[in-house]
Amino acid sequence: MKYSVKKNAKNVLSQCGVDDKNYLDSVIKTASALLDMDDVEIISHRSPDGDTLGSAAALCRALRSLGRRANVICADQIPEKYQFMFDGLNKQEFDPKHFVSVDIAAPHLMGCLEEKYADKIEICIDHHIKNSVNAAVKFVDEASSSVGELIWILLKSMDVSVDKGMAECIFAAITTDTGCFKYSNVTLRTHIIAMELMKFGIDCAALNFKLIDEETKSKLALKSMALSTLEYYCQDKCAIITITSDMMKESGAAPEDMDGVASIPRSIRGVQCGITMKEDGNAWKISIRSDESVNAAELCAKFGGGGHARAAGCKLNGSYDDAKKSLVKAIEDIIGK
Ligand SMILES: [Mn+2]
Repeated sequence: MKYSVKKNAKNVLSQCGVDDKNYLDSVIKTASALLDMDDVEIISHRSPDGDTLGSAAALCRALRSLGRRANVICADQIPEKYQFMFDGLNKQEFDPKHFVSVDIAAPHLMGCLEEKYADKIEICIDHHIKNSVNAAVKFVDEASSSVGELIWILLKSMDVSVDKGMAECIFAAITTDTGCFKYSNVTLRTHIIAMELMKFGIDCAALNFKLIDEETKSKLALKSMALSTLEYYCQDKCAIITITSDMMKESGAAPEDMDGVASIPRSIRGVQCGITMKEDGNAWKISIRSDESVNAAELCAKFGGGGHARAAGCKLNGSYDDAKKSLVKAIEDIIGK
């Protein structure tokens, strides 16, 4: 182990208020493994969000700043609002030798890259409660708001000279996964790291507007169609909205226009469990947002899915009515009819 990695890791963790020997060991191990790598492919999850892309882009910039070759790869196209993360980060030509996954809870979340990469991941950096990625080095911290926080800790431990571009990417990762610092996953550490990032002169207001507030016309059209499907169950404690493939077509919405839509039903006063049902071929993709009375991750696990306690997802096959019936039944079992 490199002495400086240990020293740097201790410093950044103490600054972040983390006092845990096992955590320190985990950071040292991961940072050292990253420093030992060259020709690295960093893998983001399918239907990429700001956390997986911001974390991957920041790590890629960091490795390149250390003279390593690195690329970010993703099964799906990068939405327009995240493209700034890749400014000046053109694809490098090399034969990849090492593979790192970021924000990927399970191999199938690599999408079409799963077959090629699932057995090759050496370092897995994540913050999901159940992580089933097979990797020699796993740095999984479910208490972290985002992988972005973990990337900050790793970069400081690796003695990377963080620049404005990296800081923007990490801030983007954190603000996306915390809904602009307002979800219950925000901790003191989240704000300490955000404070450090602001020292690089990043424009937080502009980033937050672009990543959180700004909506396309097609997204607004989609939201209006989705709202017209709103239904209540469990004495109005559960609300469901539905998005069909026809609505996606009619509104002209892109997949990323779904961002944030899943939080609409839960935002209604009195609703403890908000559900979004999205048609996906012959199945229904379910997103659940909940308050403390419903553990969304456990609920989704009953249907083969997973996620976080307040935000999780799963997929149900079969008809719309059957899918809705089994969901409502499962929720009634928790919060009552
Ligand atoms: Mn994440």
